Parts: sequence; C-alpha cells; structure tokens
Amino acid sequence: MERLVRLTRDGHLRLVVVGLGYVGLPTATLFADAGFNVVGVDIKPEIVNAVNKGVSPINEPGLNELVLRNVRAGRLRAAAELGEALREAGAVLVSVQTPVDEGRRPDLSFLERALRDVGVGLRRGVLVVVCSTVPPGTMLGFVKPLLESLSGLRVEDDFFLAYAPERIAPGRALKEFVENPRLVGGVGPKSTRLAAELFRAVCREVIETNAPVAEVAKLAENAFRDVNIAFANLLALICEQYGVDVWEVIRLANTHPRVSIHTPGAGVGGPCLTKDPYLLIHKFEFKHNLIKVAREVNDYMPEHVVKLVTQALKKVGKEVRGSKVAVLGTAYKADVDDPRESPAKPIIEGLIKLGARVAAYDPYCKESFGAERAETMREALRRADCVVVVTGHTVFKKLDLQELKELMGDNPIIVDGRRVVNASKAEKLGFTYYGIGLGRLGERKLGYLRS
Ligand code: SAJ
Repeated sequence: MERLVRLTRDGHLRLVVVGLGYVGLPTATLFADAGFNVVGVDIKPEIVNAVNKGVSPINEPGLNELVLRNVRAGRLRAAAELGEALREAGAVLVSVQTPVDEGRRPDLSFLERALRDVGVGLRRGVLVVVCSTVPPGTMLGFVKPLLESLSGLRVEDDFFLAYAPERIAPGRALKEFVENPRLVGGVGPKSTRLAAELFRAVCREVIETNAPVAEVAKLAENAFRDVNIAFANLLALICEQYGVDVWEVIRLANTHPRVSIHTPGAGVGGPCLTKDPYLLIHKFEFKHNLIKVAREVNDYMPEHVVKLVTQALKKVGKEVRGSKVAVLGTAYKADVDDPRESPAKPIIEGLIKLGARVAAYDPYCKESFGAERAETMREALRRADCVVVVTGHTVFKKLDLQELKELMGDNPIIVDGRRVVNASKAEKLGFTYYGIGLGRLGERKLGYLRS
C-alpha cells in the first residue's frame, strides 16, 4: 500500500483510462500531462486512431494541444483493447457512459462491459476508480461484487476500489477538472486514501468521503441544478400568462440576498441534467416527487417553443404548414458544439411534424436533427417567416436586426428561446417578437389586476 502511495505521488504509476469520451479523454490527457504514463482505451477505432495521431476527436478548448503534446512526449497513447495495458497498469479509471433507457431506468451495460474486461485481467495491488456517474448503491451493490467474482481477489486486501465522479462541464473541462474540488469515495479506507493520492496529482483539492455518499452527492448536484432551472422555466410560463417579463422579475428577485434564480430558456439539454435526476430517483417511490416534476417541466419547454411559433405565425395570418422556420442553434448549450439531448431536437421535430420547412444553423454543431442544414446564417434566414433562437451562442447575441429584416420574408417573426434579442428594438423594426418568459411583447395581460 505504502509503495503504491509513493508511486502515485511520484507519478510513476501506469494508468489506464477506459472510455475516451468527453470526460475520459480530458482525464487521460491531464494525468499524462502531470507525468503519468497513460493508455486510453476505447472501443471506437476512429477515436483510437485520432488520439494516436495526436488529435482530439472532441472539440474542447485546449484539449487538442494537450493531446498532441502528450502523445508526442510518449506519455499518452490509445488502444482498442484493454489486455496488454491492463497487465502493466497500477490504476484503471473507468469513464464510460451510463445513460438511461427508454423507460428512464439506468442502463449500466457500457459500465458492465468495461468492468468485465477489467475484472478478468485484474491483478493484485491495482486501484480501480469509477468516474462515470452511477445510481446510488452501484459501487457496493454491483461494481465490487462483479470485480471480486471475476478476479477472485478481495477489495481492500488484494485490490483497491473507489468512486470519483466527474464534475466537469463541456466547454470548460480542462479548467474545471483541475480547479473543481474532486470527491473521492473509496469502498474502504485504503481505497479512499490511494485514490485521493492519485487525484491530488492533478486536482487542486480532493475531498475524501466514502463511495455511497459520493454517489448521491454527484447526482444531487445535477438534480439541484435541474430543479432550479425548472423553477426558472415555470416562472417564465407564469410571467407569460401575466404579461410581465420574467427577466425583469428575476433581476429584481435576485437582489434579495438569499435568492438566486436560474435562467429560463428553450429547454434543458446535455447528457447529464437530462438523466442524472432519473438515476437519483429510479428506486425512490414518492407521490410528490419534485425532482421528477422538474424534469417534466424542463422537458416541456421545447413544446412550448413550438406553441409560441404557431401562435406567432397565426398572429401574422400564416399557417405553420409551409412556413419557413429558421432554427438558430442545435448545440445543447451556448458556445459548445455538442448536440447531445439538445432541446433543438424536439423543437425541430415538432415543427417538421406540423409541416414547417425548417432550416437549422449552428456555427459549431453539425447536427441538424432532420432539418435542412444551412452552412451560413444568411442561408438559414433567407425568406424565413420565423426565426427561433434555441441556443444562446454568443454570436447570436450580436444579431444584426436590420440585416435580419432584409433577409427574412414579409411580417418577420422572432421567437427568442434564450432572450438574446432586444425585444423593443425588434418590434420597432417591424418584427413580431415572442420571447420565453415574456410572450408577445406589448401584449399586456394585466386584466387580473382589475378583477
Ligand atoms: N440551462 C438553462 N438555464 C440555466 C442553466 C443551464 O436552461 O440557468 C441549460 C443549458 O442551456 C443546457 C442545460 O441546462 O441545455 C445544461 O447545461 P449546464 O451548463 O447546466 O450543465 P452541463 O450539462 O453542461 O454540465 C453539468 C454540470 N453540473 C452542474 O453544474 C451542477 C457539470 O458541472 C457536470 O460535470 C456535468 O453536468 C456532468 O457531467 O454531470
């Protein structure tokens, strides 16, 4: 044990990272950059080939340079199979996806597959760390017995096992990996100590706990954020009904020292917030399940955007069927290229289903979810009846309304899912403007005050 701690501290431990996705590749690369010899394993040959050429297959600021530097220095390489790398490894970090299935139940098949490979080749003294987000009870109830039965070894006596959930947001992954405190929960004290030592090599702060607590804490973070966004979205719907601007309401409410309301929008996307709340509650039976309702509120927002488009077109005497709708943004959040679980998908599909001709433009993301993909913003906007802002990319905050007006068709409409457009300026220029949390600008519905 002490020898392992020393090896870890000195960066002499050989590492294997299983899964080279949005989390695994930054993990492998940052450990390589800290001086460890790292082999990243992925079942996708295109990922393995790219990494071995020194190229990052994902678009994460700073990652490409870091991959190239460490591949060139011989500290980082990728492999399609675990076999040989595992024989030399002192620690294995598992970072594969843990999605939910159609019934929103955890799908641990990717994790199981990775762990089976690890389990059959596991040697004495090796540290296994699960970084994937997992449902409560997974480490003790699933991972530990699986590895013990496949290897014939006993945890804490023969090998070490810990849970160290990732907490990095795409777009800021490298910085957050280093700067965000890392939770490390072993299945026993030796495992916790060894895993904490390993992460101290890269992370500024490591917080030691146990695996069951770390499992729930990780899920609590994302469920907390999802519930908060749902509150903001619900408030937006309430404000639309009363004809007041939710942004103004939030700005004022947030001047209270104990209030900090999140930002409402066209929907909540990404691979984490859309499923982690379900991982947290999948075995929790409770009639008043706030976390589940919050998910439903957030999932409703794309449908609401489609309703606003329909309403706006009707207002100017047009039908959705046959109208051209330009969707700005297919990435799941601002300034990233990642389309996973993006609210743009249900919005585009909903509009197509109603017969709209949909053109999608995103400066970073290639996905168009069945819409016609426009290469330029001008192409998307040309003779469009309605433009819908779905993703809050910084470039969309600088839309030239005059140019928009010239490009679009008669009676142009803006449906602003991220409130990036100056509403009164748009109305002055002759747009019909609808915004999330505002509804139709100028349409004040304060009748309730008189009743
Ligand atoms: N969103 C809103 N309103 C807001 C904030 C976000 O509508 O006020 C939307 C975004 O547009 C996006 C979605 O929510 O569609 C999710 O974006 P996000 O920035 O909240 O989170 P992710 O999914 O990129 O990353 C989250 C982060 N978790 C927390 O902030 C608690 C990140 O730290 C985690 O590492 C990541 O999940 C993960 O992998 O679990």
